[in-house]
Amino acid sequence: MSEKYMNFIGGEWVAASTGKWFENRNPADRTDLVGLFADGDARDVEAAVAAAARGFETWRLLPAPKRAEIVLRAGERLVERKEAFARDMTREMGKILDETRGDVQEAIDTAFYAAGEGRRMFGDTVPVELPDKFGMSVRCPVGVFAIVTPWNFPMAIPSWKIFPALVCGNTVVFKPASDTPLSAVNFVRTLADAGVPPGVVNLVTGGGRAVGSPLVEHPRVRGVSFTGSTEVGRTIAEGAGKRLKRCSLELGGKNAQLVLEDADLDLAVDGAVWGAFATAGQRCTATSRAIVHERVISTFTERLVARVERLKLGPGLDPGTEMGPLVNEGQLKTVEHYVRVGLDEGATRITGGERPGGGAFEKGWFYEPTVFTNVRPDMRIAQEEIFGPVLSVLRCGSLEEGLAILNGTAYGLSSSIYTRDVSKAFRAVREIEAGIVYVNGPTIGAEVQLPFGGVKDTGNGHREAGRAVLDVFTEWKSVYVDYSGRLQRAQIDSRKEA
Ligand code: UN1
Repeated sequence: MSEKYMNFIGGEWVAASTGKWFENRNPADRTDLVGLFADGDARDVEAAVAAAARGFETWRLLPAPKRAEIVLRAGERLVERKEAFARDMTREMGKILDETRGDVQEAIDTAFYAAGEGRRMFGDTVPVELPDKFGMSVRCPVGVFAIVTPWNFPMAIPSWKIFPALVCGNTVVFKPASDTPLSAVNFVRTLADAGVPPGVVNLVTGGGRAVGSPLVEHPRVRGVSFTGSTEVGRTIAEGAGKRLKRCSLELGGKNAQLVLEDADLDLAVDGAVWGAFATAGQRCTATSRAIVHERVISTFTERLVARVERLKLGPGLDPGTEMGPLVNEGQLKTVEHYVRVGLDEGATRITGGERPGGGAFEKGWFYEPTVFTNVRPDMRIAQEEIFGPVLSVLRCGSLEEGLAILNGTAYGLSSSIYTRDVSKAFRAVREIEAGIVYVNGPTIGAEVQLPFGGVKDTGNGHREAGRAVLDVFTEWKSVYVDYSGRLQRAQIDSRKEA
């Protein structure tokens, strides 16, 4: 019998109302059942939201430094459990151990950073125009938040949302992706062990329709924080808009690395290989386009292909593996579909483009790292998010043309430029339409102390991480204290005295 993992509602681990369980299997080896997880529905959501609403009444009154201490303790426990959680994560979603260790580390960094905000969360104290009167602004919690997260960063992304949400005084109902519920259970257990009171963090696992929809639409949920596809993000935003709910979205990307003729080409190739094939390309920030100056495109492509063909594909738990499997069959089919689309559109597949045959590969959702050349900017493989190990190489004749191609998609999450020319670098930083820009580094690898998010169809104007995330999880309250003992009329009496 494999282990059964339950929902966490009001401080108790409970089975789903349906009495049903869903399977979580290892994408590197389908015969390996990771566990059975509660297959929740709207009734579990109801119970979890009610618990979160009750939890909010006391949690919001606990001083922020105290709330932050609990988050800090959770971070310390993640340090102790890092290796075990990284192994669980590789087993359930496939990316290699180095990367799952990085994922847990990102959650640790977020815990420590967010905990610091418990003693900051600055507002303004400002001069006011009338005598014997005082003005300031304070951050207040919003209420119950729905946290809906993807499988590609099973602990880092929930941590970006849940840690600051808690420090700010909100309570949460967390619905993780069904491909990575074990990392969610590990995360929530850690918070419970760190002393989060009952009802403050609730976990409901299950399908998007059965759990996600009733959760984000629930009238007592005052805010939604979602990372996932642009399509689902639009639907969530519509629902949230109707109820005037706070709604923060991190959606798709079609990130590009621009390589100018003066770039350090080996560095640019290193960046492209890491940016395109880490996490098997399943990152919002993944490099899916390399836009290369025509003077260096053939050298760049040659060196790139040589590197890609040496990448060691295999189970993420095996030492020496550089790229693991895709997360599930659906994702594999999407990648296969886009490779066919690329070929039909007339792009040249220069390496990869197949499922690797034989042996252990038969048991998992493996796909070769793939590079297309002769890609035109208007092709679908240069426009649409693939979320897999597929890199398109495009040609440009100048910085200006490169920037136009780079900006010519619906998305705007991450971008990078490789050049030794500081003027060109800064011009690119100004002109690139994206929330994140790297100079001489790949499009992946954001750190938690700076804002994370994007423009255009990548989001709806919010940011996670850094100080910026406080704007998602707090409401401003402006406070005026009049100690003059008389009626003072702003804008009127101040003029008379002048
Ligand atoms: C994501 O792909 O959704 O910058 C998050 C990075 C990671 C986070 C990626 N730190 O690539």
